[in-house]
Amino acid sequence: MAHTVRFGVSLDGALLKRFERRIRREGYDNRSEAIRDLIRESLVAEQWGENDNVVGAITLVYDHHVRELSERLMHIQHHHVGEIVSTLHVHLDRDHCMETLVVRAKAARARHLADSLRALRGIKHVALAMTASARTLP
Ligand code: NI
Repeated sequence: MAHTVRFGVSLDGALLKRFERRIRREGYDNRSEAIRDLIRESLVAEQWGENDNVVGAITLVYDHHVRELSERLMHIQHHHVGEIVSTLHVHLDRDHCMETLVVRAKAARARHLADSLRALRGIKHVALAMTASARTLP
């Protein structure tokens, strides 16, 4: 492990207060740990170019009453059979389903898949989270 460096950060008091409230809520013991995680997160978020291999989770919420939506979702998933590793389906309430697709693909393909799902009528929300194998994480 590389050696640890201490550095000072200046920021306005109100911002710091909000930050401290948040990290307390999330259960951090100290600021350094929280700041470390934020830095790591932001580096991870920007590190992928189109051709990088990522592991991702695409989570969608939709109204399963919308005509042909289930068939369209199924169709798209079969079309991406080499990239979707696993799916999880949760019936949220009488009308809504949540589905999480775990993908292993090039970053561009994962984004493309998320976008094509987002475009379907009846889809209420799509979130794409990408990560990499632990080996390449900062
Ligand atoms: Ni369902």
